[in-house]
Amino acid sequence: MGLLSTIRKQKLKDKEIRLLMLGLDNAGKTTIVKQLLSEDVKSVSPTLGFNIKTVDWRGYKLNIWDVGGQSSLRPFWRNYFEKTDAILWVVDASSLERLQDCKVELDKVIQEDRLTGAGLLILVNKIDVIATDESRTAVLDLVNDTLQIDKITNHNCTILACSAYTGENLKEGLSWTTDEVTQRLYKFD
Ligand code: G3D
Ligand code: MG
Repeated sequence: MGLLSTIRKQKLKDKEIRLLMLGLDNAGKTTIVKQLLSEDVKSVSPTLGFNIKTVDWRGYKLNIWDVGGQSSLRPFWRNYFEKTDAILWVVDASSLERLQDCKVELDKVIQEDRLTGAGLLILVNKIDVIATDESRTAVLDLVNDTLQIDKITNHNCTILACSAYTGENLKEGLSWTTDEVTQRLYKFD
């Protein structure tokens, strides 16, 4: 067993998973973490550096690194890549005019060597502002197309519409992520 594999095994034994939450500023990253911790979601302020919060999930400790997404802070994202098990990429469903920017930033992140193999959960947040099922489908299609999710081959990837306000689909997201990480790490047996 190689060194990397040994480290991974130890992490699983400790039941700790490191999640890196990224995306453009204002997408709702910090609010998602607050909802996961059952904190008041209506009191957030812009993240100037980063926050680390631990969410207990089905016996695992999910250490979520919530990093500020303002353009001036994006060059610092790379400082957080090491040892990441999965990326939570948050998209703002109420700000679709920024999708192209979002794609540019996502591309940089998924090409990073240090993130190779990390799972990738795309959370299309603020879906509560989209009223009908038809419009929600249209938003998801647009995100899929603009971010070219079908072309991402170096990460296991899935996309979910969610709301940090209502909590919709956040648990499904944690389930997918935890399953993805644990199944992948156990493959190194
Ligand atoms: P960030 O951490 O990605 O930068 P924040 O984003 O969590 O700071 O949230 C940015 C703004 O989006 C906040 O509004 C927050 O209340 C709002 N927001 C976050 N999640 C949701 C959501 O699921 N639905 C809706 N409708 N709004 C959301 P303010 O007004 O404080 O700027
Ligand atoms: Mg924030």
